[in-house]
Amino acid sequence: MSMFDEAKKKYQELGIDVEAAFEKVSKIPVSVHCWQGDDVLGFEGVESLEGGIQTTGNYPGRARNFEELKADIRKCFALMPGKKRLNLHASYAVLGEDLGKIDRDQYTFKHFKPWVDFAKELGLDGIDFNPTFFAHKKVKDGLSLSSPDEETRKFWIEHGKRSLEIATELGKAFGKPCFVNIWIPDGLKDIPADRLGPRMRLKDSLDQIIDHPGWDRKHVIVGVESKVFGIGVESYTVGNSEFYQNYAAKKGICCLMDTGHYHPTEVVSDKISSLLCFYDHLALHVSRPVRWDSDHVIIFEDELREVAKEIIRNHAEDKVIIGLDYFDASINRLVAWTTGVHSMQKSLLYAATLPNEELKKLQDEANFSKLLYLQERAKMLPFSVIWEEYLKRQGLEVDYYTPLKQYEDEVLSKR
Ligand code: RNT
Ligand code: ZN
Repeated sequence: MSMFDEAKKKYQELGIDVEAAFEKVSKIPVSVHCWQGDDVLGFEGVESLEGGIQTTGNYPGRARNFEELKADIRKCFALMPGKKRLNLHASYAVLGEDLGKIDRDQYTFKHFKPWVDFAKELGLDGIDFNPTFFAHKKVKDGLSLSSPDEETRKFWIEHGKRSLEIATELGKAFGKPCFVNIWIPDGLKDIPADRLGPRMRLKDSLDQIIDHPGWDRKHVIVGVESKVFGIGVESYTVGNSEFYQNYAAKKGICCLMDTGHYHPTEVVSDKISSLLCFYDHLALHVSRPVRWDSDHVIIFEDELREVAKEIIRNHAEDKVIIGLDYFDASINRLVAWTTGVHSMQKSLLYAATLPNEELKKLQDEANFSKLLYLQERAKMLPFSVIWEEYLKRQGLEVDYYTPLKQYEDEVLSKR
């Protein structure tokens, strides 16, 4: 009997169907962010980030343009299991001769068509989109959609509208909705004198964007991403959790929860089910905060497994839009990318190979002794064998490091 057959038997003893789990997990799309490849810099010529997000590290080999980023994506996506989508920021517009001539309030689908061709070449499931409200000279005094300066605010509202128009085309191009995430960096470093004003302006700006007739709800799902604080904006974040949850509910759009955007003892895994009670969709930015919103590469750890469990055992695979959001510039960026995707997939498969129904039943019967026993026993199932088989069936191996190191030596080190 092969190792896998033996392992499968052990799972069967607990009533777990490994084959069904493979099937289920391989169909769950994970939206992989393009910005791990170039430290979130994009193609518009910016040299550093601002607005509370930061990459740290200076590992050589960063992708400097569309061609290099595509080459890196091609390389590491081929080593990632599962169904993938590509998540783009507006700052990754392929501007060609429009570079320096037009600004974000004028971008159109044309500037993203090359990405569509590329995603189709890779056989991806679709493209998701993010307006980029940061790293730009028009962010005035740290504010975009909440700015008291009407010209500034207008510019960013127009950018939001263009983004929804572009997303409509992206959705059409793949025959599946494009998820658009709105995150703004707006906040204040020190104690505000007016907390309401910026929030009322943000509400009005969002209304203007969402009520814009030039986009199609059939092809686009819109989400709003809250945050508790950022470096440099420690005292006040305009778009906090309460603001966006209420806004999304009123407006019939969805919330995006970034796992790094809450107080350090709060966990997103506990919030998912609450939102599932009220929303058709909810979106995630899966990240790993280390003491703050540091956006470390996600790993196979307790909280990530807990997030995956909430998706799988609540049968919410079609409701939870999984996007990744981490960026590490201190290590090989492709190893970072690939490790994160493997971790997400691993967690989903792990969650799908637990005796979920039995565990739920024990909770409802208040049989907490057996629940504790079974939860602990399940931890010792031979998951590594199951994971290797999952990879094997997709033509992959556990060692993605060797090919990426070779790529580093042959390609990245020459940049
Ligand atoms: C920042 C937010 C936001 C960004 C990306 C690049 O704190 O998490 O989602 O990380 O849009
Ligand atoms: Zn995020």
